[in-house]
Amino acid sequence: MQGTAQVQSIISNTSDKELQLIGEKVINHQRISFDDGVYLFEKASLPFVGALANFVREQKHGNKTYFNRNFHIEPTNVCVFDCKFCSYSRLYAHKEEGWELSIDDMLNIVKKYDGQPVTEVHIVGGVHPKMNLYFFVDLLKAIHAHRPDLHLKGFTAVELDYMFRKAKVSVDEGMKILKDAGLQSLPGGGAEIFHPEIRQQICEDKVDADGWLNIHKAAHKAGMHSNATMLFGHIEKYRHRVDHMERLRQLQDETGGFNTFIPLKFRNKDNDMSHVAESSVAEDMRLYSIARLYMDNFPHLKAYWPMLGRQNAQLSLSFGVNDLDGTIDDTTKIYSMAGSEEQTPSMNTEQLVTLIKQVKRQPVERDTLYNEIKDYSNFIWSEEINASLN
Ligand code: V47
Ligand code: SF4
Repeated sequence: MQGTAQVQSIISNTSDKELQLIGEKVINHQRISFDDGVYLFEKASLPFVGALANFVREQKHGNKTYFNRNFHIEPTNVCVFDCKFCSYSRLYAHKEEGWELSIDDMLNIVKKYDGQPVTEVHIVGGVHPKMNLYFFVDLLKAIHAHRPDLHLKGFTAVELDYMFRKAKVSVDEGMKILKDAGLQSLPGGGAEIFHPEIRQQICEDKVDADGWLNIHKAAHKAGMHSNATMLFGHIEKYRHRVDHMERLRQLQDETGGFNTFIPLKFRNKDNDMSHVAESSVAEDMRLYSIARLYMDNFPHLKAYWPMLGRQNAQLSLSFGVNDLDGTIDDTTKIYSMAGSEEQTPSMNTEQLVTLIKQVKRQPVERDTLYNEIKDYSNFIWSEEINASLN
């Protein structure tokens, strides 16, 4: 583990006085400002931000690296919106090219996990005009009746904004209806980049920043927790990234309802932004590090391994990340369709635990709310599992 003296020496060996001041703030637990965030993106080397982020990560969580056992349900990939970066959706006008699952289809997916120790189902998909609020109420009730121990995490603020408006209910009313049907928390999708200069270019027709934040605020007010994402590494500038994090940090100060911040690396296969180059791994690691420093009131920083790839996910554990999401099966299509090398994003618990242990971190299974379920420190991996990860 990295001690204060080590980080102190990295800070004092930096010739840039601004960076020294920012480094001092971090080790003294003082909040860094918007300008500090932009300065870090512009000037700080990967070893500098990486050392600071690792210091903060180890102060908060030691070597612990969380994962959960979950599975995804994607009700449809038909979507009324037309986000330029999305490789997954089929516009409603071409809905015959997409899929639409019935409640029975989705219940059959849940039943595949009967008897297995999964703790969460993550329900997220396109925005289909015929799958309305009451369809999802029935879905949540059906899953809850079949398996009451499963935590129901579902629906991005984009899906919720659309379903509440269509049902003509307020955000607070809609949230209560879904909560009463069994919804327990919200995933972080749909945030993309909040700043209108970018949002108008990449996803102008869906809910805006204030709408997204308002829905998460209502969820927190109703006693639910949620996550937040940021789609990075496309046409946004550094100041747009910091603006995005600032808006989330402010809401978190107000409600404390966010669990995790999840930066999502833009992948460029088969979408309207395929001409935009993907960011380098070094830039990704700088982003994770700076996110760890900026989002001082977010307890967890998650790398979504199906999108980042297994080896880069391992690397991220030295750059501020303390959560690797779950043991997801091959029903998650959003990233394989956007060009992630994880074409069949599937890892079982032994493989995920081994991945974490290979970089000398401590794997801990958690539930959705980060209650610890099992510490895998003493798990001994086999050559066979090692080989399956290469
Ligand atoms: O909002 C779409 C992203 C998100 C691409 O809360 C893309 O636990 C990269 O939010 N390249 C949906 N990203 C997924 C999501 C999520 C994933 C895992 C865990 C959680 C959680 C939330 O996927 C969208 C968008 O930002 N996305 N297309 C793409 N080409
Ligand atoms: Fe629809 Fe979501 Fe794809 Fe946007 S990112 S087009 S809202 S499925």
